[in-house]
Amino acid sequence: MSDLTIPIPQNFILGASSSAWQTEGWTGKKENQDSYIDIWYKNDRHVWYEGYGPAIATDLINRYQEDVDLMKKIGLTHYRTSINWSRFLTDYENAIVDEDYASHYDNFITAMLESGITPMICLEHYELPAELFYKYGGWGSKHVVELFTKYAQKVFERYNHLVKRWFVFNEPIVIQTRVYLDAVRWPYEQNTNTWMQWNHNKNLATAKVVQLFRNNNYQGTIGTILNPEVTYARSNSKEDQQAAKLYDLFYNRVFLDPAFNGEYPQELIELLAKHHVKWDYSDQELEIIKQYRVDEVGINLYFPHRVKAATKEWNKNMPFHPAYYYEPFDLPGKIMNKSRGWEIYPKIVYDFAMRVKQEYNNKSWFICENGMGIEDEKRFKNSDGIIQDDYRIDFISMHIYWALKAINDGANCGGYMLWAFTDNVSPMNAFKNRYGLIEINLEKNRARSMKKSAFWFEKLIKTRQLAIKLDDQYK
Ligand code: BGP
Repeated sequence: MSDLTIPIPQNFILGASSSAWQTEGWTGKKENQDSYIDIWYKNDRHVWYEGYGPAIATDLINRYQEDVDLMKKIGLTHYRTSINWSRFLTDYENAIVDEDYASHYDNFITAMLESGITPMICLEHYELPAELFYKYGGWGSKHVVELFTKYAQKVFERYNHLVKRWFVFNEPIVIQTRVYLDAVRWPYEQNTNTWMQWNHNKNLATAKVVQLFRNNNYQGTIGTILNPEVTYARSNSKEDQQAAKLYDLFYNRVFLDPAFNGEYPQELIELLAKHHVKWDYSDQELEIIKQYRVDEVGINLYFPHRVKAATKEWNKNMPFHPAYYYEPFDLPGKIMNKSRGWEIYPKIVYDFAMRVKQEYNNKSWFICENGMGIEDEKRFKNSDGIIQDDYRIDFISMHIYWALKAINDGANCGGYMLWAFTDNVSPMNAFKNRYGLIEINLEKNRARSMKKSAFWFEKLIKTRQLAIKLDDQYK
């Protein structure tokens, strides 16, 4: 083990992320303002931990000033959240703004700016309006793409003078993969065609919002936030390598390539056709995707993904699923975050950075989410009641270490945004796994208090020196 102190470049962002639905908890919501998340909760409450849903969340909407004061104390320079599409409008067809809801975001964004914090705002973090899900099948519909663009325009009109860093989606692959590909989430409907249609329509919506942004000459940048799973093959065998390559093609490149290069990989289009996956796309849409590319990509990185070649023949009577080409590989001896069931492997940051450098022309990107959710954190409180989350400090340190090493090797990684600033509601897991620098005490009216990691992050931002104990193999 060696003790190292590594300087953090001045322009490397040290911030934190969150989303509207996981924090805001707005009591003014009207009946027609549910989001997909709300109806998932309503229809399938028993799968939500202790029956806890997103209704109150962290109560940010009433306590934003307290949170902004804490951000300021810690020294955050950037904070990312979303605007909740389902709440921002009262009428989705005509894009009529809900003045009550929007006024809260006017105040929150202004409060951040007054405290010297740069707001980074995302337009969709799973907050598809339920009405559009029921009426049109959500992102399967081109009309919904148009309605999203109308919504985006209203948000830009209202905030473009305040917000200079925008993002279209957060993790656009997630909902349809859980719902339509794996059928493990409400409404549990396996349909690979629908899965691909949602993928494509979200890529199209991204390009259309970029087009809108450019046509109106808004100042600042427009990006998107993806969650590629850094994928490793079990071995160097041809078969395992091919399994990893195809896993990457179906789950990562389906969004990474349009975002960075403006087009789908030809091999993906061919394989979808070979397996009779039907999705509606036109040359004109592909041209829009090519022409209107994002300025930057935020990347959410939590854990590695490991695969091996498929050992069983695919049941030909089943609809096509990319698992035709791979099986999960369970690495013996892997280090785990047992609370979340996710492997810890911080080198994913370096490997992803090198990939962007080599395969995507070293385009601009940054870590938009990374963090550690831990169950029952109360057990780590010291006698002063402060959660001693050294495991989180180690986790963050190691991921930042690999980012800095990648930068040293020429990567274009612009920063590290922790998930999350405060504990918040997770899809299904509710408040089970705590992610925050700031504890939210549910027993004490959601009182906020800094964890040990918050004091550590404050010092990191102040000194811009990463002090780390490193296993010699990593030096
Ligand atoms: C990301 C999402 C976040 C957040 C995070 C942690 O995929 O963008 O919204 O929830 O994962 O995961 P979880 O909350 O499921 O533990």
